[in-house]
Amino acid sequence: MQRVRAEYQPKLPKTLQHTVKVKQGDATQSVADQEEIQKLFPNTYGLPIVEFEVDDAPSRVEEPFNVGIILSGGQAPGGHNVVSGIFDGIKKLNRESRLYGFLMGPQGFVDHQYMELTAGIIKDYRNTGGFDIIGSGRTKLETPEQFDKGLKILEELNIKALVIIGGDDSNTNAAVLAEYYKAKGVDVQVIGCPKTIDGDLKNKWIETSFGFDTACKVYSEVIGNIQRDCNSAKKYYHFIKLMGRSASHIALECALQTQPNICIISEEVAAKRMTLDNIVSYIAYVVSERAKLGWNFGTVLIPEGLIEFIPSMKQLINELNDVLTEHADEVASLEEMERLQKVHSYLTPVNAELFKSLPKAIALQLTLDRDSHGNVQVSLIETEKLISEMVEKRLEEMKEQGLYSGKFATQHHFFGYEGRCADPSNFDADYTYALGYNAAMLINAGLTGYMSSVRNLTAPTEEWIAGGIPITMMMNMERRHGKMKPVIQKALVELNGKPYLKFASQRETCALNTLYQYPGPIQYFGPSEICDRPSMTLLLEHDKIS
Ligand code: FBP
Repeated sequence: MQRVRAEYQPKLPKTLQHTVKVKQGDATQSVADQEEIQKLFPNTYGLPIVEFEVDDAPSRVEEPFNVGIILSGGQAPGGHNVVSGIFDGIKKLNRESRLYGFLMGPQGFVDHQYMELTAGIIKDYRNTGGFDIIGSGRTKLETPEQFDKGLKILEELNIKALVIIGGDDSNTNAAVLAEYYKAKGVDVQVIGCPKTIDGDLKNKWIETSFGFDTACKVYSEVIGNIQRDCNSAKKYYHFIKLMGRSASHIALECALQTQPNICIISEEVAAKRMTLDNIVSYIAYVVSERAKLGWNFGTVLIPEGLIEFIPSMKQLINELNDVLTEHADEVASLEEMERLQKVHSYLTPVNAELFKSLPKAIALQLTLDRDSHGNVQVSLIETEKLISEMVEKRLEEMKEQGLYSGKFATQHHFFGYEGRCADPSNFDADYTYALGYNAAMLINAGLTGYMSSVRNLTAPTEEWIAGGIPITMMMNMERRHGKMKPVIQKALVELNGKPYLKFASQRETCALNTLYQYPGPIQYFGPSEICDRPSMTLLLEHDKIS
């Protein structure tokens, strides 16, 4: 499989199969806070959207040029194809051009750790998952000292452009870096590429981030397998937490693909100001209704970021952060039970009550795990266990009241790392190769502060539209660590969007029936309608299915 897959030739949009020239659109504006963003990006604000069109000129450029790349943040399927796309693109323009990869993310750029990526190296990574070709890291590129240190190595290697392959934060930093070099009069271009399995870096011009499609397909395969098991043994409720940091796009896409009995959408929880108790009651209701039908089994999908979207939990976590900072030494020296009692005694009555209602293990977790800023690390909280334990407790109460007479046995799962480095689906393999190849063309066009953009993704690959979007156009001002900062607007699940509405329209039926779907493994070879099919989120958003 590895050998055959290595030979797959990703499909390119028709335009990129030719020599291209730039078609400029109108000047742009940021999505919000125009005045502030313009002030912060005087040299790169307002640039036009560009689209490539076929040119008759020869493709070769006279002068070879060197490009540097950074893989930033969490792995996402297709990263290696972005790299091979850039490589093929710059070599097409001039065979003597060179590609350098900075090692282990942005830190490699700052510390001058790099390697040249040659044809021989790239060959082994084509169409594979992972970021292991050069490694990735989460160092934030944000200070002038880092930019200047990085500039030294760019100058040393005669690098004309840097491509940062990352999520919303890394691309925000790409824009800041582009502005910094421009303001300094330095001739280095910076181009971003939209990466993240979370699917939250998207807007009108960036239809999806790469990796989302593959990761969701891998999770959906496994969820489908679990559902088959669940429906065979008919004895467990499976609580499945899905990665995605804060947005629920992954959980929603997996729910659309597999039709579980329950899927919680964090954005809905926040919008309806639901409490943890509301969520528990809803699940307990579905479990008890299914029990009446003789079904003591089911599947429940839970997005990773749920806790932070429950307003009351958010309030509790905020107060815990303060209490634990103020009484750090006192609390740290106490035994488990004493610690819980002490922390409880410092909380305001509403938060104290919620804290007391949590299962002991979760309450303890909330008092223990803190990040470098002293905040509770919500991503480490086993939400799937928290919720299932609370549902169990509720069902016991219901039993005592004669409202429930079923059995409730649980299994827990967390899917995230299983999908982040999977071999990219054909969609992601093509999309990422096109994003990389297109980035090489943006560099050749002399642009900086742009994100590589390939659109019209629900059409056949030949018809995809290639071009670039000024990163400042996607920005607004947000409070980060107590300060207002320019950042790319994160895309959360829209409750009036078609994917959510489709899910909401069928959830009652899915809850009270057993309508599981089993998508099976990603297909790399075979009929195009199976192998090249994009995510349901994308198809619904573009009215390709209803
Ligand atoms: P990015 O936003 O960097 O693409 O990361 C995505 C992600 O997979 C999240 O879904 C998850 O919460 C996080 O990375 C986990 O990262 P780490 O393994 O570094 O803790």
